[in-house]
Amino acid sequence: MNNSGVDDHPLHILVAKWTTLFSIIFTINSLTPACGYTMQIELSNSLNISDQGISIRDQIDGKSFLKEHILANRPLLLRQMMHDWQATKGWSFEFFRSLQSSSPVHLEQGNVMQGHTGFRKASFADFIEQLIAEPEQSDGQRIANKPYLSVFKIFDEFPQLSKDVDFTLLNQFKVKHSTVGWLGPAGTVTGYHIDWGDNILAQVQGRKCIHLVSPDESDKMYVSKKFDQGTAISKVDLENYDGEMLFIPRGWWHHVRSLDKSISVSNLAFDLRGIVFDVLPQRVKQILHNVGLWPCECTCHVLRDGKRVKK
Ligand SMILES: O=C(O)CCC(=O)C(=O)O
Repeated sequence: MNNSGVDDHPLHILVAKWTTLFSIIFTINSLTPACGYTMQIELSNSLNISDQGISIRDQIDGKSFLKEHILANRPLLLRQMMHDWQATKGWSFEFFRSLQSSSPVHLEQGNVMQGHTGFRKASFADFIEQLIAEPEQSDGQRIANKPYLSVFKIFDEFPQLSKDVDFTLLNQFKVKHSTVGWLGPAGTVTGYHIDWGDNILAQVQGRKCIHLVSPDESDKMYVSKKFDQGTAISKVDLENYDGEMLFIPRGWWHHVRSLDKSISVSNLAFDLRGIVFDVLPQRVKQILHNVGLWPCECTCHVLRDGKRVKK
């Protein structure tokens, strides 16, 4: 994972210093330090951390959510808060086919976090056809190299669908949010990573198995230098449910595996402090990286015929 010479690049050192400065400020603010690295660990490596459990509720009001989960940085599984969403009632792979979009999309191949960065281009329509033909459930492969429409800007592509979901529970306390879709076959894996914002992952169709690790355990997570955004083992198992949503507070490592063909929507939300200390430094890093001034291994570029090609 080490790109020789990259760590000594002056800009790398400068940004690393900046990140350290922000980390110190974070610590002063009693937040988890910002490092922006994914980790190198496979789920089968059992970490010797006790299972701390997770709160599970049917519903929650905004005030309790703010106090007991956002401010307390504690995850929460919500079982009945998306029952009346139009997404839960109406979205399916056939529904997405009926939208007749042939826009190009980028598909992740395999676990790009801990594995090789691989992606390919397809048309949305062709991908949906391919998904409809897929078996409903996982064939038991641990890490399938199946194409995954991950971090899909679903409401840029289908603005009319934004009213089908409702993340007010989180967004009412934030100044910025970003909502993305995750459409894929059974067996996709999004390896352990953390997000620099509070996240709600809503399972619209199919099942996913999610493992969470608290930020307190970050020193046991073998942080990788691979570039991407974003840890007791509290095991959250969504195996037998869909129509549920999981609150993943900022800084909690998560590993997600789809057990069925699956449609999810996640909503990442930031407060002002997050914009200044998380989003902006990450943007600067991304710009430097895109123009080649931070040429480390990443989840967004591949080498094709010796050329660095962006997703
Ligand atoms: O559903 C997935 O595969 C990954 C979701 C995720 O990591 C996120 O919302 O941050």
